[in-house]
Amino acid sequence: MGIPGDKLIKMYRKMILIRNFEDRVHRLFLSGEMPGTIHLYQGQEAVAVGVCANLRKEDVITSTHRPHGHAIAKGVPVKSIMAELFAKTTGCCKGKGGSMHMGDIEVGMVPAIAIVGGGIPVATGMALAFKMKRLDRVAVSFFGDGASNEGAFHEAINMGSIWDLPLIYVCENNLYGASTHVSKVMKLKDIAERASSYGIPGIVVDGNDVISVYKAAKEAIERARKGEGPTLIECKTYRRGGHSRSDPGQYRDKKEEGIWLAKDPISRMHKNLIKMGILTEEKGKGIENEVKARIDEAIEFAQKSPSPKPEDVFKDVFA
Ligand SMILES: Cc1ncc(C[n+]2csc(CCOP(=O)(O)OP(=O)(O)O)c2C)c(N)n1
Ligand SMILES: [Mg+2]
Repeated sequence: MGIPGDKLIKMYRKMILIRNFEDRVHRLFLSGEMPGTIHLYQGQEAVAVGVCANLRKEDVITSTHRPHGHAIAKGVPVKSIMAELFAKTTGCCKGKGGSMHMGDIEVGMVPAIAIVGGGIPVATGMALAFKMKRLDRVAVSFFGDGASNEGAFHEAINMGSIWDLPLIYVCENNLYGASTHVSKVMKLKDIAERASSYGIPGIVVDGNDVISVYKAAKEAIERARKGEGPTLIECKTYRRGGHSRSDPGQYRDKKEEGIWLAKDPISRMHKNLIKMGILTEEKGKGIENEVKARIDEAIEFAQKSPSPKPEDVFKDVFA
C-alpha cells in the first residue's frame, strides 16, 4: 500500500508539532510559568499520528494522563490546548481541565481520562452508541501497558468483541507503568496476545515507525467500519523522559534507554522521507520553523487570554 507523499509529510509535520509543542511546554513548566503537572508524550508521537491520520473528524478517541499528542493528532487546535495548559478561559476545556483532562468533542476527542484504563470502557460505550444508531463512526481508545492490567480493559474488550463494535484498542506499550517495568507485572511477551482471549485480532506493531502504525490502524479501522468488530493494536514504543515532569527516570536500564532512544520516531521518519526523495533538509528546516512560529503564536495567545473568574467554578457543572 503506497501512502501519498503529501500524506507522509502531513504526518511528519504533526509529529514535529507534538515534539516541539512539548519541548516548549516542558520549559514553561520548569520555569514556573505554567501551572499544574505534565506527562510528556515524547517518543510516542508516531502512535497518535499514525492512528489519527486514518480518522475522520466525527470519529472519537479517548486518551489518558499523557494526552498532548492525542489531542494534537486528532485536531484539537494548538492554541486552545496551550490556553488549557495555562488554565485560561480560551482553553479547550475553559481552563478547568488542564493537561490531564484536555479534549474537544467538536473534533472527536473526549476530554482525557487520567484514571488508568478509564477511557477503555468509555470508548466501548461510544462505539456501542454508534452501532445502535447505525452511524458510520468509529471509536479509538489509547491506553498504556499498565492499563492493560486493569479490570476495565478486560471487561470492555470482551464487550467490544461480543457486540462486534466499531472500535480500535490502541495499547501504547512504552515498557513502563510509572517506574515499573512491564516484565515485573506481566508474563506475556506481547500484550496483543490478550486479544485471543476475547476472540478478536491482536496485532503487534513497531510503534516508533509511523508508517507501520498508519497501515495497521488503517486495516483495523476498515474492519471496524465494515461491522467486523474491534482490533487490539499493541504499539511497541518508549517514553523519552520520565513518567511525569518530576521523574528523572533513573530506574531505567541505560542500555535499554540507548537502544530505544536510537529508534526515535521523528529522526527515523526524517531519514525515511529523505531516502524516499519526499523531503529535503531544507524543506525539513522549513517545517520546523513553521511549527515553532505556530507554537510561539499559541503561547502568546494563551498568555494574553483571561483567567476564569472564581464564580465560573459553578458553570458547566452537571452534578
Ligand atoms: C486507576 C489508577 N491507578 C493508578 C493511577 C496512578 N497512575 C497514573 S499514570 C500510572 C501509570 C500508567 O502506566 P501506563 O498505563 O503504562 O501508561 P503510561 O504512563 O506509560 O503512558 C499510574 C499508576 C491512576 N491514575 N489511576
Ligand atoms: Mg506505560
